[in-house]
Amino acid sequence: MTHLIPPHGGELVDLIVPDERKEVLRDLSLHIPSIALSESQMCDLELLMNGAFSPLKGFLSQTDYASVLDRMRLQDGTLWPMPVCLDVTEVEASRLEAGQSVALRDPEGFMLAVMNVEEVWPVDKEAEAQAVYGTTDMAHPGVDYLFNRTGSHYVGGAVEGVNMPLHFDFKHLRLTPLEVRTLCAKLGWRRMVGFQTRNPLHRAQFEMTLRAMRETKANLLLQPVVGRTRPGDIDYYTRVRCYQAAGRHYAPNMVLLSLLPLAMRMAGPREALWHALIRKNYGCTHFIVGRDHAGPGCDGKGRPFYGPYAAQELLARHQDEIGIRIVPFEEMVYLPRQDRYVPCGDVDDDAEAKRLSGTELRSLLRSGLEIPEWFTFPEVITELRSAYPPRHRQGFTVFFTGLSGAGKSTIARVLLSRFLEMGDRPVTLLDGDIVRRHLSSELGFSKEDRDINVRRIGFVASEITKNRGIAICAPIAPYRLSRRQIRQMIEEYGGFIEVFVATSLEVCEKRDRKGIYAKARAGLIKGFTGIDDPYEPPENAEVIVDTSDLTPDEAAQEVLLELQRQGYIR
Ligand code: PPS
Repeated sequence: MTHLIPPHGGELVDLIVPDERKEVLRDLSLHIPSIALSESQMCDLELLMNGAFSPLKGFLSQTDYASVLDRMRLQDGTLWPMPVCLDVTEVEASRLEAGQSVALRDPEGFMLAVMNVEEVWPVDKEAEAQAVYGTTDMAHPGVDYLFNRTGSHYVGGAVEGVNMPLHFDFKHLRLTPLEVRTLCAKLGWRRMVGFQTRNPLHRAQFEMTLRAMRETKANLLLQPVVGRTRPGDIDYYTRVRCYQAAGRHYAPNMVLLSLLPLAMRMAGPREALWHALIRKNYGCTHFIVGRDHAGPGCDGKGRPFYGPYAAQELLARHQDEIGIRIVPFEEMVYLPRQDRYVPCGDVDDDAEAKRLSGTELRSLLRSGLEIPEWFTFPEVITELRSAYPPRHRQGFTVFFTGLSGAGKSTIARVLLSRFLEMGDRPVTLLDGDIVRRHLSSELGFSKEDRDINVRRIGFVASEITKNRGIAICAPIAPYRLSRRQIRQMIEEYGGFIEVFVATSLEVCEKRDRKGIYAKARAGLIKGFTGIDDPYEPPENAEVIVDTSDLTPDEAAQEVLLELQRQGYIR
């Protein structure tokens, strides 16, 4: 392996300790505090333990952290642009002190490592956001994560690895830096160009990687991120199937596909430099940096956080020091008349060039629209389509809300029959009464209990929607906030159609089929919605019906028309 590029800092770190030491640590772990790691922290720990973060041997100390923020270097001068810190809550921090050991565990309690705590300090999130991201704007996903998900304190210290985090998916594609280096040597690859991606591989990226290989006379390490990426990205299971499908377009033995469990920070230039160092540890001699590498999107005013080529400029300044060569690329665009992709700088007439951003692709997928053939490979379209079917094959939830006796359950039953008649998707009716009997029998009607009840309905409906069924929910759901939370949860997987049954209190009370309003007026039932408990009407319901002047069939018809307008039924 002598001809391969040396790892950053000269030596590939391996934090997994010998078996005898593991035994000692397992015994020790019975007597020391534990920290249950988040998904992102597990990513950081895995890459620390397997040497992808060489030369780091643990989570940064406070002086290294300050130095990284200030000058992108560890205190010994080694280039390192990204803080890799273990964050904890204030309560956890108060239980830890320097000199102590702490067991790092996965969410199931499986011990991964022991950390020797060197320091615990409160995080100055403003300062970190400014230094790493150049902004404190919450529209930046890295800033949002720092302020809203990261604990208030950091713990620094060396790590002794006991077990790698468990992965059950795509095991054969999860290679450590040592495994990649060993394979590379075995294959006789002398040069390897790394390609980092959080998107499926389309024709533009394919062309870019081919050009990079030609320019550098190197093989390709196709290394997609399967840890935390940008919110809204295509899930990695789908992406990996796409890489496998698109990978068949390369000549044999040209490419190595290896998944990187990295928690991305979306920090643009700093992040690009970090990606290059990581790839150097995997043995890459070259690294592709395209337009807007690790870009976080736009700020609150619609302006990009970083210049499109800022990452390339930063890397160009440091590449001699790092030793890995960067392969910069402009945006690749499609020329229909020549049926090929070229860098946008090579195009005479920009009006002729076609491009489709990742955001535009995701919006086409979510709305079930056609993906243009020039954009990607047919196999990739098939994979994406099976993960993102057109709307008429996606799941959805019809969520009725309104006062007791407004007519929610009756309209819901009419709709249930219509969907069963159509017969193209499984349907579940989660009526208020049914839910209260089967899911929420212990709950009453306090605000807290109603919120729990409505959240449970939302959870079940989101599972049904995710699995492409139809959920019809018909609780009172009097609070706007809990309805909004459910909407967010369900819209991740399919449609959410809120139907406000706006029948007035007067009419509901006059009907009083269950005699329940009379009881509420008589004070026999306390906290009854509309009488002595609030109902917050929806502000943005997709459908509003009032059963004082509509029959249940007519009201159901309005819902069906809206579903048809949105494409969920045909
Ligand atoms: S909530 O607020 O969404 O959790 O309510 P929900 O689960 O839909 O339950 C509403 C049915 O329970 C009966 N009921 C009450 N409703 C409102 N307030 C109080 N205090 C109350 N106590 C009992 C009521 O008959 C509702 O039935 P529907 O089917 O809506 O007429």
